[in-house]
Amino acid sequence: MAGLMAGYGHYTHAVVRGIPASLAKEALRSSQTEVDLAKAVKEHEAYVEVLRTRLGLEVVELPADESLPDCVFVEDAAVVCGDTALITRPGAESRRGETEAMKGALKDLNLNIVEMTDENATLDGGDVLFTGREFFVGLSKRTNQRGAEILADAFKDYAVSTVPVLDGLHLKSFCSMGGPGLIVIGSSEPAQKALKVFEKLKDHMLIPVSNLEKVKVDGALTCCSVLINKKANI
Ligand code: CIR
Repeated sequence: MAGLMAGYGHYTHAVVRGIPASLAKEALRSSQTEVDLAKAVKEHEAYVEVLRTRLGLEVVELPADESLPDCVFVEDAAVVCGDTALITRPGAESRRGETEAMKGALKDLNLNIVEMTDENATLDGGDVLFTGREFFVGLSKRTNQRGAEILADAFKDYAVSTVPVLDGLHLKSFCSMGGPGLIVIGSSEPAQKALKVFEKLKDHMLIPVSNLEKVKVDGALTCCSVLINKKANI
């Protein structure tokens, strides 16, 4: 098995995107809870501010696009590992247009762009968990086997395993990386459980960020930024 990727968990840049007004009524969602748009915008601004000032990342902010109600969830449009960016083919047709602006931003950051053009492939970044040693790709409503194969081809240095996602939207709807070598997996009380694990990691800070509105349209925190480590590319 490959060792832990150099610089794993360290980032210099984040790509984010604004919230279009169309999110409130038109974003894809599994429940019908009403979204407070103003609150969602405020929460998102606070989130971006944490990336910029608390985490010290250089933030590239893409403008919202009203014709793309889910465009704030940038994680689904690209998978970045080292100096390679895989531009995905999102599973939901209404989200396919989101990749264009993301591709431009990642090109401007001088990453090597690989595009998923195969019409039989679908993949959302929310289904991709990178541990620093290997990839796990959730096979879900949004991501299929062909998508996972193309990801494996794009990141040949790493093993890729698929995981069936039987419930929920994405693989990372119920798990995420808690730190190098630590996968945090939710249960019936996912947030509380994750919190307990994080509290054990002495070197990690806890920065509370509210996400009450975007979660109503199935958006989690990781889905609102694409993180990049440019130092690893020099
Ligand atoms: C969707 O259903 O596609 C959006 N409303 C939410 C996407 C969230 N993406 C993510 O967690 N990676």
